[in-house]
Amino acid sequence: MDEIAADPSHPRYASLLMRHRLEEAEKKGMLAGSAMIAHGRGEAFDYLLGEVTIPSALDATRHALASMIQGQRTVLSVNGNVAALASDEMLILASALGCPLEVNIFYRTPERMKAILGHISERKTALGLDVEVLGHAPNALIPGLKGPRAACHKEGILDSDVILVPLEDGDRCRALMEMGKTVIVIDLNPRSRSAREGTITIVDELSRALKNMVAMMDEKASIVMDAHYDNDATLDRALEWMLNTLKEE
Ligand code: PTJ
Repeated sequence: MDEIAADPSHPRYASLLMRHRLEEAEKKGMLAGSAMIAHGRGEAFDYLLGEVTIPSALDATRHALASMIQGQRTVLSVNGNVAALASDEMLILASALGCPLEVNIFYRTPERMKAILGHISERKTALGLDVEVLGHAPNALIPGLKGPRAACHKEGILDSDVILVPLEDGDRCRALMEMGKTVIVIDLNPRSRSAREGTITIVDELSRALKNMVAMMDEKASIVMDAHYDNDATLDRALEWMLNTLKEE
């Protein structure tokens, strides 16, 4: 699946691998027209992080994971970019948490839904995991969102109490917050609307953040919520890190 020309010792291997995954997903018809633009914006912010998980992101990741473990109806939301970049990690995390994945996309077409669900199903079989995957038969609407992007499953996103929404648009994030959910955002841009409006924001690259969560699940008992968690402070710490990177250049 992941055959690329670059050697794993290449300093930009992780970044090249993500680009390759997007190219493959594009060929399968999984991506929105603006998917590459969204990824490019993410890459620019990741450059400022130094392409590493910074301490404030690791703290937010731990707190977010504790919230997902404690959730009564935790759901992981998957869009085109997320399916392209990290289907395996999302499936492994869902399996470890015992919660469903729901494919929920902004630029919704039947063709894209079919391509994304097909890809996830292939990866689920390859990994041999028993994970409930929703999105195929929406029977509810997210209040406050117009058009096909509002479609969701009642037993999934609609009735969830804790929801992971990586690389999400600001409108959906706000609509989910207004429903009273704990909304966990993964976004490299600490100034995006989703980053600022979510309950817990992990300013990290998607696949790195998910790998950290999966690794933390090995010590699940020690993952507890941070009673003093402050999302604005988390975002400020990420911005400070980026400004320091720029000053040092
Ligand atoms: O598949 P769809 O139709 O749901 O569309 C998906 C995209 C991502 C195209 C859509 O949601 C969109 O346009 O998103 P935005 O508004 O561009 O926001 C995406 C955010 O994710 C931006 O703030 C990027 O900085 C950030 N981002 C991009 N790639 C990554 C990322 N954050 C973490 N990891 C990444 N790999």
